[in-house]
Amino acid sequence: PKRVFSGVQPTGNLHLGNYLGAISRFVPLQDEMPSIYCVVDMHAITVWQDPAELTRATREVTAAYLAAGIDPKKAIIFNQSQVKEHAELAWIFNCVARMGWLSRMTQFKEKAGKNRENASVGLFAYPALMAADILAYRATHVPVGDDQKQHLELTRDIAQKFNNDFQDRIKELGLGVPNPEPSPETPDELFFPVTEPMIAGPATRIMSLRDGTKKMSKSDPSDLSRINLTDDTDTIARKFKKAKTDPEPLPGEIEGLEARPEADNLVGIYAALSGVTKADVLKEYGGQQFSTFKPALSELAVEKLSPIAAEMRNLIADPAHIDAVLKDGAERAAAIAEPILHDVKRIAGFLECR
Ligand code: AQP
Repeated sequence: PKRVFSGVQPTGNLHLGNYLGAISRFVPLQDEMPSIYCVVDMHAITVWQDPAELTRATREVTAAYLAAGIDPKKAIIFNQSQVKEHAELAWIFNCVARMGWLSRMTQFKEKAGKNRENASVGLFAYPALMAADILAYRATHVPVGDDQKQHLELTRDIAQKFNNDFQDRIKELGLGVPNPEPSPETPDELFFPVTEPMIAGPATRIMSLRDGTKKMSKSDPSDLSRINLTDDTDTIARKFKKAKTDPEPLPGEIEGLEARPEADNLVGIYAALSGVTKADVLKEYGGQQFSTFKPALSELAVEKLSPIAAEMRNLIADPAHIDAVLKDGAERAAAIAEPILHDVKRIAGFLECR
């Protein structure tokens, strides 16, 4: 059975990249398959978070999910730390994943920087927790931005190693399902599915407005580098106006965007916000100057984002409602994850005395 899982960290400024690369794509999926959207607070603490700020940001991400159109009656919305199975499965996966695999993760290298000795163990083990988030629900589809591609490959590696290491035991206990893609290297029955990454569309990697070679990110010290979901009309217009570009007009063809990262980025944002392709945007704006294109882009961004920001403000004013959504979601999530973890523990040979 198909199931979607994805998450966003409550680590401050939610931005247009998080919205276009992830949150906005969650909304239509809730009508296609059972969907679980998590606020991944346990991932957030892999780098220091002020506790009160973490609580605030957890509610803010939840508000963004709801304001963007995720319906808590259809999809499950909850925060990770309320469902203990994430931590339990992460430990088992820490023992499945290899040091070498995790050492190759570019996000760890970037976030740990030069002072690796001082990075938290959690930051290193982050991808094993992410695999646990997904596989605690045996999720098959994971919509994310391009920056998560390597972590999703690791999730597949962990699932495959678990299925291989325990293949006899899985069969013996009758807990496997037939392998949909049999091969000589893989067992004929699997416990964990091999997850499908969903990285598609014109906005898989929104870049900084100040540097077209850097990803738009919550932690960029320059607020001008990103459009925050909560920015007001004037701020959005000012940020696009100041956005770095080159002096050439927009090209008429998509090939003309190669080697022009800033232009490519703004065209991609326009395309994603209006639900068309970059080629369509160039059909309309090819040959025009940025002095024409930028105001059109600002107007479109305001049109799409301001209702979300307004709804987020309403929701945040009622924290009790947000907390109730998260509690209900956590109960529904746990009801799926508990029996899966029960089976994982049997497979591993953990003795349960009840
Ligand atoms: N620039 C981006 N373009 C497209 N998608 C993006 N995502 C993040 N940045 C972009 C996607 O948003 C989802 C949630 O991301 P996250 O909360 O796990 O954090 P992150 O990827 O670490 O995001 P940031 O903003 O870059 O945070 P910092 O600055 O802390 O590293 C994911 O699906 C992600 O792909």
